Amino acid sequence: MTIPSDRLTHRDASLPSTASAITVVRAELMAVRLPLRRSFATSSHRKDHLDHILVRLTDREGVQGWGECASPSHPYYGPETFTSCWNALKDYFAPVLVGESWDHPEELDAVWGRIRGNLFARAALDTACWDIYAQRRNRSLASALGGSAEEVEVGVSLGIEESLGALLDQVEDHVGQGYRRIKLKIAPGWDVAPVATVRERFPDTPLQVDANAAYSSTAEHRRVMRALDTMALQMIEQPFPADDLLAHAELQRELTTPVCLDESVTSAATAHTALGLGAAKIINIKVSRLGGLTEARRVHDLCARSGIPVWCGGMHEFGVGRAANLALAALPGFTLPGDISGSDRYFTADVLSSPITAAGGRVRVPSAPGLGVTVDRDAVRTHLLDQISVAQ
Ligand code: OSB
Ligand code: MG
Repeated sequence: MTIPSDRLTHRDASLPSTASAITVVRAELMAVRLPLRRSFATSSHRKDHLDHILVRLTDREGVQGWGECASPSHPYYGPETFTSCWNALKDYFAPVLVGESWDHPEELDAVWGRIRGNLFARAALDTACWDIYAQRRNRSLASALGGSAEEVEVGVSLGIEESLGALLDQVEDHVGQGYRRIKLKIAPGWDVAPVATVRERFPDTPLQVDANAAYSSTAEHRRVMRALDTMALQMIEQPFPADDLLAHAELQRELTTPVCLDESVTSAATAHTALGLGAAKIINIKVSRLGGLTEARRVHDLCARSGIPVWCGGMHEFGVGRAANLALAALPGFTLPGDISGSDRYFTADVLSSPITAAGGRVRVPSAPGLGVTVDRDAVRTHLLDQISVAQ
């Protein structure tokens, strides 16, 4: 298929326009379960292992690209689940992609345009297509996206703990490891008191909170937000339900602390609306939530034009998804530390031959062609739950 090139942004002008088309001939889906080193609790639930879907695409020339669907198992963060993603990939996204020819991943919008939603599922294939595209140009994914940072600053996201003592230990441990900022999950009943205690004990640590939409715009909850507003936080992430942009805008007018949106921003269009309403001063950009790197980059570009700082959020990705997040975070607008901690924070064994590591609050952006990481096939086999292949 062809799309007039003037409709595409970010085309690599150094390449001849006759660069040969890419055709994916096989899509393999692998359901992989990794145990978590430590269980993680948010305002909605606790988890001790993760089931993600790895996709491996093979193009007509034999180049292979990887992507990861990092959907949670349950529909508590967003509407998708592990099973909904598996089905959407197997029945819709993979069959329409296989056999289709394209020059640039931005053209996939048109290939998948009829399929609504299912963004976590879509992100896995989008990433694998970008991986192939970058390898075919012998460029790192970061550079193919337009980024040049060699390393990025990272922070950690700490879950809700059983006790304040356990939370303080976690904060101390990660501050000691050099992470650039600490994000604390909050929920009604676990907010003002624990955050105030952490702030008192760590007066100079950049601190932010994430509510995962657990609050509503009631007088009681707004009092909680006003109390948090006195604690010198970098931001308050997604306090209210995803679709309530006006409530976020009203809150932002009441607070000095920046409001950051996560769940609310599912496209460049929703980001545009949110910024137009004044619903946020910061946006968390997630590859998964936005359906892939193409849309994630659009949100980055929009925010850069609007003077809105962004950071790269995560969904506890395995190494494949983590590498994609790193490539994205190498774009110049990512001025705040991302949730891209080292693999070892989550997993005893990741699916990569050499796991992603953080040192002194920094992670190096892979520089080898494509995602720039090697998937450890034995590790995948060991942790495999199910697999299926869609071929031409
Ligand atoms: O809201 O940012 C979130 C993890 C799973 C689901 C939602 C969120 C998170 C995190 C952790 O905060 C991000 C990470 O370290 O990958
Ligand atoms: Mg969040």
